[in-house]
Amino acid sequence: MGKQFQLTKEELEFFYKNGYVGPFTLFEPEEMAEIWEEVRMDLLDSTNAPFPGSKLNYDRHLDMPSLNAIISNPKIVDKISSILGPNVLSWRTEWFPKYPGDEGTDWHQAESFVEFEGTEKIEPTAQEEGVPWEMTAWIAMVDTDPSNGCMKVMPGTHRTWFFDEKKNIKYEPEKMNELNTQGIKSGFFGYDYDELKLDPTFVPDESKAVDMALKAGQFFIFTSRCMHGSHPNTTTDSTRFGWATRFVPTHVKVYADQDSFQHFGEHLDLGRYSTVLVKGEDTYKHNRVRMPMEPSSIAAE
Ligand SMILES: O=C(O)CCC(=O)C(=O)O
Ligand SMILES: [Fe+2]
Repeated sequence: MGKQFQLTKEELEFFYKNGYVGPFTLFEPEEMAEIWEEVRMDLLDSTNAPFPGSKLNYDRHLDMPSLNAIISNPKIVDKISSILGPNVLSWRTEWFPKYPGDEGTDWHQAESFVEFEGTEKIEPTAQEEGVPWEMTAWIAMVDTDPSNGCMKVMPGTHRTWFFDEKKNIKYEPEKMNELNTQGIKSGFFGYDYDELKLDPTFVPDESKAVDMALKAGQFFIFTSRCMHGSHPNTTTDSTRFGWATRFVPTHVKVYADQDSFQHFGEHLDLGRYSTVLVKGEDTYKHNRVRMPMEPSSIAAE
């Protein structure tokens, strides 16, 4: 039981070889459009959000039942669990809008989520060699393609570090939307990911990149160690909305000994924060853990 949507043997093999797998369908486009219209409105009221008033809108699954239902949806969780094991926590969700004219997201890799101005947000305590201990499901709320900034991945790069994600660098929002050395609008939402390159002369081979053009309601899953980024939005009228939902096994400590963190120039207090146990049980007791919202509270919304 509880394995209905797990990865097939072929999908698992593909994942371990490439560091990502998908796309998969969570909702049909019409259903996604309906949910998205409602979610978009609900996002505007952050009174009960974990980080009220923050423009980052992290972790809105903690106050929005419609999003809580997505992070605990077996179509996502069973696939994530095929890699992370039977006991899984949702630890972070993040919005990634790309408006017409916005820069692409620089190629990057992560695992501990130091995020340029802090300490590790997640730390494993029972890691197994070669098995990822963090996974993301990136969900397209609208149709995405290379013209409006779809995601791209570099297959097989999850086994080699090309960047030092633990380095702290300055937040420089004024540099957003600048051209990179290849003449493409690219950056990292106000950080310069190039500064994290282990070899400063390293230039990712774009010819090996795979575009993740997703229809509204589709998602793909990846370990953040797999180099990923996105195209710039070169359209004049199509905003790309993506939602990244991040998971860890229960042995991982989340925000250990931290009561706040800094990111994108904001100071976020963890007073209202909690992980959500989306599958299995938590015998480690490392983290503040909540159960997913009851479907009845979702239906009542
Ligand atoms: O949506 C994007 O452009 C970047 C997303 C990303 O880097 C992530 O989900 O880890
Ligand atoms: Fe990322």
